[in-house]
Amino acid sequence: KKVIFSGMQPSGSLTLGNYLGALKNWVKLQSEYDSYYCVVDMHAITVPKEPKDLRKNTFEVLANYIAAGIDPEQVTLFIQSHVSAHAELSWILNCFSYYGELGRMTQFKDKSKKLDHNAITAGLFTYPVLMASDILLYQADLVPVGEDQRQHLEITRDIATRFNNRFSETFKIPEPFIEKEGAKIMNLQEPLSKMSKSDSNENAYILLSDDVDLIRRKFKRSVTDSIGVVKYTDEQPGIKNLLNIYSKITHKPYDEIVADYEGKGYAQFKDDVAEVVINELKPIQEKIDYLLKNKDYLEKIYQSGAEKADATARKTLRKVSKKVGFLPK
Ligand code: AQP
Repeated sequence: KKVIFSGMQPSGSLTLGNYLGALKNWVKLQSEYDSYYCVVDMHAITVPKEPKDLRKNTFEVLANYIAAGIDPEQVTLFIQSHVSAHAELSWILNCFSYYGELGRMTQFKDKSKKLDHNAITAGLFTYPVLMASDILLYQADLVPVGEDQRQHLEITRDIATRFNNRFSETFKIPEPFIEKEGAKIMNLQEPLSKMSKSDSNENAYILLSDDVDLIRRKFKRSVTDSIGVVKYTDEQPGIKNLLNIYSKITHKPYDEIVADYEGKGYAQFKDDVAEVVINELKPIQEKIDYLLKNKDYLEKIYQSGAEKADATARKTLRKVSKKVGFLPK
């Protein structure tokens, strides 16, 4: 079986963007591939994070995965910091990654812009190297991510190719799996930026944990335009984003949705998008509530996941250590 790896940061509860852009694909692909799905807590501390929030969010993200349909019996579900090979390979690959290429990463540029200069950590800068390590340790063939992660996948491939060329075939070169349409869900308040769980404005995102009233309110307040016609065009980024969300959930083509709303105002359209989202999330939310009340069950899953992941990851790490010239223990 071919291998899949992907992960999400417990930097908050997951958003509709994380769900529609990535998690739904994980569920689709899980039975076809040998799948490793991870909660990347080490990535989450690249920006300041309260320990108690990190603990809470790590459980939440794990519960979100399972509630969205990830089957813990079928996939290896684990927490990044529990498999120390991630940190170890990351150090080695840091020594095969360049300052220049890391400085060109748009996520680094976007995130560091929002921070005080003295608060930009080395960890935020080398974030893509840790991500490359996550993927390469499992010799993943495919990495299902949202459009925003395409550049990080490219640098992963560059680092792996460089290492293979310097020594010999060591890493499988992974391919991104990104949906052609709607792989980027936008911020409800600034539809030219992506929806992010760590946004300071809570009206900017829909969380999988938002209740019905909050979801309705957030869509009502979503920023659109003064054109007043529901149309799928770059000139109306707010409406385009709502159409994307509606279509991704209902599988209705854009032109059919546009035809349904001919002559109707935005208010009706926004309310209907909210209802579509509410219906999609309802069963997931019920499962999340249930799972979070059963932490023992979640603990068992991530413990057995870490054991399985560790065994695979160690094999790659041993190979890499030998190639760079580290003496065996
Ligand atoms: N807006 C989005 N639309 C589609 N896909 C998205 N993803 C994230 N935002 C969108 C995908 O979700 C996965 C999880 O990514 P992550 O948690 O590792 O970090 P991220 O990409 O930086 O996501 P966030 O929500 O924006 O987190 P913060 O705010 O902490 O930075 C990835 O597959 C990503 O493509």
